[in-house]
Amino acid sequence: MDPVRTSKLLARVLRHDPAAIGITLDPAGWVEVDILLSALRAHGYRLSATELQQLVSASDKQRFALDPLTNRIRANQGHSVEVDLGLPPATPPALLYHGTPVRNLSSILTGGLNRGSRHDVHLSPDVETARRVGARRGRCAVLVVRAGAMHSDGHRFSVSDNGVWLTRQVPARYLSRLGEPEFQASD
Ligand code: HQG
Repeated sequence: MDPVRTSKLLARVLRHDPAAIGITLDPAGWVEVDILLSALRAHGYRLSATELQQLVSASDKQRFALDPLTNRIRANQGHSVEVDLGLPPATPPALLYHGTPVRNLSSILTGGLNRGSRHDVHLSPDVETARRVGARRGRCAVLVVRAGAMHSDGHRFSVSDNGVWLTRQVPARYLSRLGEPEFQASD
């Protein structure tokens, strides 16, 4: 089992395209592990329940959750299919962060952060995490989100089980670019 390939496959079927292997998710995004594993097998992908458990617990970003009581699995966040994760509203810290490729900056600083095909905009609790997210697609910039002010102004936030902050959109007035290191003149 290749853990990266398997994780990508699981992310695809549990977030975006369950029909690709003929499964359906319940309204909260769960599917029975046995159903998932046999659907994968039917599509030529052998994965044991133990391998699945190991992959879920070793996942660097804790992308998936297993419910041992009901023997079900779901993705913790990142869906584009319609699900209600049932996350309660949460009070964010004063500042959150969002990493994005530099090429998106001017559009975001004008039009705000949009959720695109996902349910929510994803925000990180620290700069390092945001930088990693943005760097997936090339040279990255980090935006500072005045989340506390947004919350006071009535914007709803929640936090996924793996620590990703979620909100529907971020208007541009709450955003600024994290300062670049200052140029040191060497005269
Ligand atoms: C950008 C990964 C132009 C936004 C990560 C981002 C995350 C705009 C891209 C999770 C824009 C959407 C999500 C605007 C937003 N103009 N560009 N107005 N508004 N964008 O992948 O946050 O590995 O849907 O900045 O770690 O990059 O999959 O969102 O660059 O947690 O588990 O549009 O995916 O997790 O891209 O990443 P995405 P994201 P996993």
